[in-house]
Amino acid sequence: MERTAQELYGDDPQRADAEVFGRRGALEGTSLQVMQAAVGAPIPAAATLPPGILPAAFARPGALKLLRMPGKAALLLHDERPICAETPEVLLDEAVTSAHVMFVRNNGGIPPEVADPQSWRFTVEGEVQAPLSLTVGELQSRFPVVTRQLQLECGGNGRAFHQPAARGNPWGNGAISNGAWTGVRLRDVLLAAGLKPGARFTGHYGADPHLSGAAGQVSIARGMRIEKALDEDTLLAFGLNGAPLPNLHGAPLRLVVPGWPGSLSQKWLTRIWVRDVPHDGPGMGGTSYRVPVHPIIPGGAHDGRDFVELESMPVRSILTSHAHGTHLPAGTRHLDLRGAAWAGDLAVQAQHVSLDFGATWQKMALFPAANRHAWQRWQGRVTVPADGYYELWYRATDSAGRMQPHQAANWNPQGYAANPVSRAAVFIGRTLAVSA
Ligand SMILES: Nc1nc2c(c(=O)[nH]1)N[C@H]1C(S)=C(S)[C@@H](COP(=O)(O)O)O[C@H]1N2
Ligand SMILES: [Mo]
Repeated sequence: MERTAQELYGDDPQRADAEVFGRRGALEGTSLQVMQAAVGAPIPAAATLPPGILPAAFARPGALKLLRMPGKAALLLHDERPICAETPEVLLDEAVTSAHVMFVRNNGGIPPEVADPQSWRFTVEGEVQAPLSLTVGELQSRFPVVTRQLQLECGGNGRAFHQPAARGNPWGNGAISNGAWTGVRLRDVLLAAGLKPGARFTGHYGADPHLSGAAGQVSIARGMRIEKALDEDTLLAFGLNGAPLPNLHGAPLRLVVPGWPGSLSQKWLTRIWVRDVPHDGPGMGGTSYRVPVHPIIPGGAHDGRDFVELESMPVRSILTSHAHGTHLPAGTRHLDLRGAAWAGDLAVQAQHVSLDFGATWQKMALFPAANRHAWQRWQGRVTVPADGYYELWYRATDSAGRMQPHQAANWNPQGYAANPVSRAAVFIGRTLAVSA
């Protein structure tokens, strides 16, 4: 070996695959040696390694910058302006996600902290009988206060798995959280305002300043069908995990619209506009949070005119017990795996793991959700036959029988709904020396 693993697979994965797999596409003889040298360890499951596959050891992005912010963990920083940071899967090992590890997605600036959250005011107007202007304090005294574990997932979660690369933050699987949110049901507030027959959609506004600094310019204002607004899990939240909502996550008041793109969960909420037509604020229409009905050519330009809204998010799972790239001591033969899985408005019916590149799958124990729209935890013990390089492939199946696909499907310009089977590299025992 004259080239390092990084050079071999980093520069030109396709050529590397051609070198490794050769013309016949079979992984044997010198090809296997090259591949093992490339990953730096023997590959006990090599017999079922499909030709043409980039080893997970090289398939995931390398070191990103880390978020440095008081009160937050060192999340993977995708952007500093606006601040967008992803949670490594291993930091999501708790059943209820702690505020300090929650991913952050902003489209504009972060408004200053409010001294008196109780007096924060928001309005409900448009297609209602009696427009409302309510403070957080009034919400708390006038409506039942509920606490629910709810998934909050960015619509672009998994974008990095689209090929070719799509526009936007290259999230892996970590733009997801499952906090215990406290608030009142949006449903109760809308019914108190009285919906007119024309009340068919919502539009949401928040207090975050536009990055341009221009007063009155809106960074994001999305909206949803009234049916989702009336779902009893759609909350106006002022508390998180038994504490007041942190400013970074939308205090004093935010929407939590679980299972649908996170962009609907407006932070620093000031106004809900009930409309008789689909909302048309920034982040609506075209290719924004919309996906093709008829698949388009990957990488192609498209105005999204005939796309449909991305609503319920697709099934996805994470592995939270072992980081991608984990090294375990020689002789390790059992791995106790843990993770979470969720499927938008649906439930998850099964979680599987493969240790032999998808040739065989083992069913994991899957626990029920704490409540509807909460994620589900899974766990299971797997056994390996020898030291070496393994890939843990993990895949969930939703309650409609749909599985995470082998490759991200339905490519779209802004890269939504990529939920392929995930792959984490694990090394057991001493790794081979790779010549420089
Ligand atoms: N006011 C406001 N609300 C917002 C956003 C924003 O930029 N401004 N970003 C949205 C997006 S795209 C997501 S994914 C979620 C992320 O919520 P979090 O930062 O609390 O994790 O907030 C949503 N609410
Ligand atoms: Mo998002």
